[in-house]
Amino acid sequence: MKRITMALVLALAATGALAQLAEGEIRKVDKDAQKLTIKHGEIKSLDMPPMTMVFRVKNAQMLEAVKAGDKVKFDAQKEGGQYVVTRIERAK
Ligand SMILES: [Cu+2]
Repeated sequence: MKRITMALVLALAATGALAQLAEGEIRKVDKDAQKLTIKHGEIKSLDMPPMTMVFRVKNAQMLEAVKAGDKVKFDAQKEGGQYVVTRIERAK
């Protein structure tokens, strides 16, 4: 039983289902440019240290879901030389 559970956990981790979200704080929401400025902690999936930077967003609704000052958890990918937020939620 324990081995099966472990195998399942590893399988989920491999598909990214358990990928850790990065933590951050929204500094600016730019609806015209469809960009978010986020002060973020380490992003392991991108091998990026903590910093404040600008991200594009995967879809425009993300710009409605957050506002400056919000603490968030998010995931990002590098697409065509730009960093794109692929998932974002307010931290509880
Ligand atoms: Cu960064």
